[in-house]
Amino acid sequence: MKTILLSIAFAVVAILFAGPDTLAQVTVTIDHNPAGTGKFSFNRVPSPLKDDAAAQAKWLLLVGELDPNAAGFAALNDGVLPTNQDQPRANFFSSAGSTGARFRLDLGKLVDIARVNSYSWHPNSRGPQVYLLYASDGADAKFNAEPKGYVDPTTAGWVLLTVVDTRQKYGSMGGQYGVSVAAADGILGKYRYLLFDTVATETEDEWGNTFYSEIDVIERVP
Ligand SMILES: [Ca+2]
Repeated sequence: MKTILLSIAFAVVAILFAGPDTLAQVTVTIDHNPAGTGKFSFNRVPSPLKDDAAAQAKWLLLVGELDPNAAGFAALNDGVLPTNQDQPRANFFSSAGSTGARFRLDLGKLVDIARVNSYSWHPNSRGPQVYLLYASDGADAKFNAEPKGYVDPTTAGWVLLTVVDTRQKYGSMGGQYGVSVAAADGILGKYRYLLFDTVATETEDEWGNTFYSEIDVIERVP
């Protein structure tokens, strides 16, 4: 847990020092419905879409392993949502006891990205979302399309867009979460690749890996 917190703290500091010239001013909107329904309706975060810019995109696992009881990557962009709060076969999650995973999304071309939205649902500690979100256009001379192991993506042609952490200080962690990563000026950037470094919400037992139900990439409307 200590290592996880340290890496998050490092990432936050890295963002603070990135400066406005290198990165859009990123905003993270978090919504939490303690009960939730199969419609994934939130007050501020839009509901998941089926035909977003990630619908045909390709996933690649770089670090960690997928849980055999999960639906795998398909769950993240099939536009299909779980109908109840504890539905392993309708979600993506890392294997039991692991501390998270790193995976890449290839949009197949450069996309003017306005938002990245992520959704999750579970009755307890697998509900909240904790992840680092990186992006790349693939153009940097040092670009590594598959940063594995302990490679820091920011040394390999990726930018750290933000750190998402929807855990609450008090009360139950369970419920349905919607997250929208956007930019103050309306565009996160023009990117082909996104990299998700997910972190287990807790490591006190083996069940800390989030049940991710969908990830949407929203292209900017000109
Ligand atoms: Ca899905």
